[in-house]
Amino acid sequence: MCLKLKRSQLNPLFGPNPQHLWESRYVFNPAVVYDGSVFHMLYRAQGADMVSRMGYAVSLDGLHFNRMEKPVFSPAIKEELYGVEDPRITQIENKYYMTYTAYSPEGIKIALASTDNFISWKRYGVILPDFDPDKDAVLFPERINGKYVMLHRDPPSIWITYSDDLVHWSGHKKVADPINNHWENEKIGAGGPPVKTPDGWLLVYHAVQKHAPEPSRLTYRLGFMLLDLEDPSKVIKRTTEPILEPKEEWEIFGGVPQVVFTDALIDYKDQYLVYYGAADNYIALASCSKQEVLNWLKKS
Ligand code: BMA
Repeated sequence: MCLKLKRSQLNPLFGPNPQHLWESRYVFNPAVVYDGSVFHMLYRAQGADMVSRMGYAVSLDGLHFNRMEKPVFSPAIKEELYGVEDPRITQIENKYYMTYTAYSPEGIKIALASTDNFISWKRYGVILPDFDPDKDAVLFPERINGKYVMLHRDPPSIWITYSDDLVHWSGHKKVADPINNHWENEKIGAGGPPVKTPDGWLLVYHAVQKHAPEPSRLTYRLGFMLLDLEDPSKVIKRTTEPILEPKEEWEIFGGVPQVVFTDALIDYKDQYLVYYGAADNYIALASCSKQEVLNWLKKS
């Protein structure tokens, strides 16, 4: 048996809100943190103008979310002119850091902001200026060997980079490439911030298949990798089959069809929760038990 995520019966958790111009068309790719009592969700939203902004929603059970009326993070600097996309949130030393894609005529680049309350933000601007296009940046929740560590996607692969201050990064090294199989032949990218387990850093990632003979058709699926605790540039294990792939109608049809895309892996009780965007149109949840991940790790 291969490892598969189970969808929540409440899926999709929510969709666009026609009452709000800024999120009237698409909501997707949420970042989520659980602070021990409240789930905080930042999600990407597009409305009438198709500019990506971020909405904020909270929940006590991780299933029913209350959203705010106005976006909490909108383009504000020239590097964000076309939108702020695909947030990932990591708590480091009592602060929440958000990595996101800043999209503008200057390129598609990784930017950083921090917050204590998800409403007021401090911007650090573009932090990997030399990489364009770059996406899918996730910060590890603690320093490793004294350094902050981040994964990002210099196409088509996942790369790692290191920093003393979260703003200046160096020591770029490739972590994992696409694989020429049926589901990850085109490109791969890190999903939510890695979760520490006794066996290694558990990373959820997305993998993109380019179809032949229709190369413009892409399918996005999810997989897991386990990275070495001391040297997370080393992949210890990687799923050979997808753990989630588009199957439901609202994952197959939408703003961009055939997409499941995640920005959040949450360690919650005896489960791992994976929040994801479906067809760039909806927000959904899938999960697996920690025991299932352990069984997968033990399997040779
Ligand atoms: C990627 C990102 C994601 C999106 C995905 C599928 O490049 O832009 O935001 O979900 O494409 O359209």
